[in-house]
Amino acid sequence: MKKIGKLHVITDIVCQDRFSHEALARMAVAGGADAIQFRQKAGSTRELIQAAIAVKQVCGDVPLIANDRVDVAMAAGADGVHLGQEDFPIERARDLLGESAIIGGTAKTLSQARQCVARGADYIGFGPIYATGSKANAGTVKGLAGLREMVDGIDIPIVAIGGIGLENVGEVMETGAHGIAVISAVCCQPDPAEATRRLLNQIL
Ligand code: TZP
Ligand code: MG
Repeated sequence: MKKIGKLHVITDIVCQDRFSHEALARMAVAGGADAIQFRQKAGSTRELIQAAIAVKQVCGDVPLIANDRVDVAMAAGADGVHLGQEDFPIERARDLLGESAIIGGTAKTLSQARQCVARGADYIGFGPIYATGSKANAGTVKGLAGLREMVDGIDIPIVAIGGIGLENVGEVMETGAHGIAVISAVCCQPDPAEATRRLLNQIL
């Protein structure tokens, strides 16, 4: 049975420059994160692969999901990919990565989510639930009502994203969302391991 994490920590070296992807992943895993997503938009393919391999080495049993890049996921031995609407097609990623891979799809609407499910996604990433400074053009804020609609309408796990932190994770989880994905609530905190721990306490 594929296990979809409840706390996806997305490593980000744009919103902060104190820690590398590897350092962030190490701290998030120490804090109890049950999924790590490697996300880097800039840089050469070679750099991305190198960074993702370093992350994989500190993940231990915690699944590593590569954002956008099926090639980077394969080269780094990652456990899956997270794919947006403009990214590599989910069904092609499945062909390449196999049945055991964890494949997440971003959906902004119920109809996009249904399409992700039909194409073989294992979970849906949905957001932004709240305003976020971590992604340019993140789209309209969906709020708790939007999240509830997604949770009620879709049968696979919904992982909520966007502006989620200690102050609102409780109400997010009350919608029935399977879990959350965060950048700033972990990466931009003074102690990312402790921040992960505290979030996890509110989720499990
Ligand atoms: N996709 C939708 S919102 C977002 C992404 C990658 C950014 C999440 O970052 P934060 O800091 O947890 O709001
Ligand atoms: Mg993407």
